[in-house]
Amino acid sequence: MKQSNIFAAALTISAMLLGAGSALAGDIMVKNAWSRASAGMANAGAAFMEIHNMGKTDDKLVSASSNISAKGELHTHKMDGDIMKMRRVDFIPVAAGGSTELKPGSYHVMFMGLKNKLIEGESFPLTLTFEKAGNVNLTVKVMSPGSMGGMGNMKHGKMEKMGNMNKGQGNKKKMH
Ligand SMILES: [Cu+2]
Repeated sequence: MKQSNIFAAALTISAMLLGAGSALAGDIMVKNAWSRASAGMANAGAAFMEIHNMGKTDDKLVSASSNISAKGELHTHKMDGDIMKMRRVDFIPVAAGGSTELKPGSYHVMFMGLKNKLIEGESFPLTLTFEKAGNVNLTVKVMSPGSMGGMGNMKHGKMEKMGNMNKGQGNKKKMH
């Protein structure tokens, strides 16, 4: 068995144990990782997820990488006057005993220089590196181009709020 096959098998087994889209390392648990299918000629993509810190010390997501793109960056969105702009950040904080949600219009993992289009229904591997917990290997599910998430255990009220957000985002950049 090649190294890469062993790695893939380990990923599959941990995905089965934790439920789809979940991964665990140290005190960090990542849930509901998803991305959007590429629209048009976009050569960048973004991934969103929930990061839970079950430990007693604050942690930080410091980098992200995947074989789907030349580069992975950590981004957030900030209002610049009336315009929502993306900005690169050095890290994404995850407080002790808390969680941070990476979602459209907020924190996200950005893939620069996509090697292939992201296709709805497919999935790809992602490695997140945390300052304390180290590497977390997970699988990101590709949703439809207009998706705002809502996989798994999202509450109803939150879905409605996200639906409204979606309308408001109509003329902003498609990939976010
Ligand atoms: Cu971005």
